[in-house]
Amino acid sequence: MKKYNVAIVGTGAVGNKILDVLEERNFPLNNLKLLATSRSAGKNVAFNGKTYTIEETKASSFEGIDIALFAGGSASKDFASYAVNSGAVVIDNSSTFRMDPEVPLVIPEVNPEDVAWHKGIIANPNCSTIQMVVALKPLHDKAGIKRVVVSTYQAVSGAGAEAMEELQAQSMQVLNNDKVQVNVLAHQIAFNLIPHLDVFLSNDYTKEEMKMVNETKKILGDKSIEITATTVRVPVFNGHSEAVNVEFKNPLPADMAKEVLSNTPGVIVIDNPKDSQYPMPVFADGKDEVFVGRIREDNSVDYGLNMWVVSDNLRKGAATNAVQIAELVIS
Ligand code: 3JN
Repeated sequence: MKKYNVAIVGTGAVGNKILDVLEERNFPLNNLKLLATSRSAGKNVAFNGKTYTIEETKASSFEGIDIALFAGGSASKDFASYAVNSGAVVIDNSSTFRMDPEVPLVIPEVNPEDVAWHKGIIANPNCSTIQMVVALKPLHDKAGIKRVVVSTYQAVSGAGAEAMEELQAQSMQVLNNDKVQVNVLAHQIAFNLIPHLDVFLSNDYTKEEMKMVNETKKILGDKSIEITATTVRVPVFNGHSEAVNVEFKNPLPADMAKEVLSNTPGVIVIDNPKDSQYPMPVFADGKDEVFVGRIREDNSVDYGLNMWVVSDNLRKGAATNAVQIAELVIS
């Protein structure tokens, strides 16, 4: 079996998770290069029984690299073109190229065929988009989506390792009656909710909300789907949740939606209200699937459904999806 030279650019929460997923899935690696800013360069990282030293990312870092996994942040803007010019296929976790018509935006369970037309860069969608669209796609195929109204409950891990530390520190501060220190997020997150992810745009939506709208249309290849989103940061360490209301063009009874989702690769239905069984972030943490529950008809409209969608945002929302794309590229 052919083995590949892989570079990971970024060694934060997502970069670390990519290492875990490559190891777990036994990705056919030849050489591995870990690249980051000068701040992290020189640090050692253990992977598959070997020690690797993080190097500072430079224009020349990509010589001989087959696949460059960019783990998010500004490195994509600065270095992706050098990686492509060196002959690497770039799989990019940031929003830099997602809406570029020359760049496929791929969820392997949804639109694997789009990998074929890449010109050097393949974009990984936003974490909140990925888990929602994995659940929407089989229902769209069945009954045609007219409109989606989504509210998210996003874990602090989406804002990075420092935000996770901040939730922990602030929780202690509140419980000890100490002054709460706010350094990473816009406001206190412990025992609070913040309806503000990424920056506000001129339409008063946040950029995170508009990512969900625009990326969903691109991935499903259907500009006619109406979507509106409210994204909220919640005091959960890891695992994003979403309340998704869908209006279809054709009838889709809840029982049929449950059956369709139960037969969808990458989806696990947990929906047994009588026994208090439904997806929750503490359960999804560490897993690769998208969990769907609370599937029920919305009788306030024709052909409406409500559902609750939970997934590990660092895994399926980032690292696992990126590694699955890499597997498609080499297959
Ligand atoms: O906050 C979250 O839960 C997800 C955050 C994603 C994110 C954070 C900063 C910059 C992104 C993203 O993936 O869309 C970006 C970005 O690349 O724009």
